[in-house]
Amino acid sequence: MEKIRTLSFGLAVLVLMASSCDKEEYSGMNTMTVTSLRAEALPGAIQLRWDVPDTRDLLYVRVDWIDHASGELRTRLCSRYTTDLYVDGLLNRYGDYRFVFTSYGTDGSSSQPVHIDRSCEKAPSYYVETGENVIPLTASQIGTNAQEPSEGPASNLVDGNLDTFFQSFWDEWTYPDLKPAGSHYLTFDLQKEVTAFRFRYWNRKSGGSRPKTVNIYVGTDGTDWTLARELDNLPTDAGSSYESEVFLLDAPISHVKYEVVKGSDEYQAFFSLAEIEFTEVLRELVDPEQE
Ligand SMILES: [Ca+2]
Repeated sequence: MEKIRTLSFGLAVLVLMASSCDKEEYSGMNTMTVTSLRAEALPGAIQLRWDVPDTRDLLYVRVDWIDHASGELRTRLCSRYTTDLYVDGLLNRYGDYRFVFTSYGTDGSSSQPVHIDRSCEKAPSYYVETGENVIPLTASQIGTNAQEPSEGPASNLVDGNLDTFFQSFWDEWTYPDLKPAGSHYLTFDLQKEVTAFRFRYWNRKSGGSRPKTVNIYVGTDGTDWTLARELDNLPTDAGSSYESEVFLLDAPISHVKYEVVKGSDEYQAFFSLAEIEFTEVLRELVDPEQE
């Protein structure tokens, strides 16, 4: 019996949905029928709202619509206390979606379905990642305001050896004139324009101070910088590594500045790094409204 009821309900919904040119609401309302159907068109989505009758007979409202992309029936069950439903994953190019509302009572009865038709606004375009390229780096592409003269040249950052490291300035006793002002930083000339990238670095295996709080700046000329992200609580165990999330940029950049605000030794400005690597992330803009 229940199967027959479900089948006949499905038929009713399908018949209702098939008559998509007919925007008249069904008139056979009863005390459980929802009223004042509203459908606000949003980008790739529709916000549905309705009023529920003030009756304890109503148990829940079933909302059905056809997902035009797959051709499948979608269903949401809304309690008697719910008066809105946000439906996303829709496309403007499919035209009107028909949302069919059927009320169910505490005694198992159902109301005559009512419906509202609405098309959404165009869904926004989005990027998908299509690949990635490690950006080759040599010592000539690396700059710093704080090279320690006695050890750890910047070339050690890109020699593929986790046992060698860059060391920022610490020996002010021997080289008082070389002491940098402010935070110690590294700069990287990627020698190519990128709109999305990530980086990974490996900490020194022993000794020194490892970066804990870092500011990442981006730029196009190695002179003017824009703060892109503040990284905190970075791994400071000896030999540990860190891989950033992808930096998504509004405009192409070619330079990155890695500024250590605080190290694992909070009383020292210097830091060490064993190796660093930048990766360009390739993206493609997808317009879901284009078939
Ligand atoms: Ca190294």
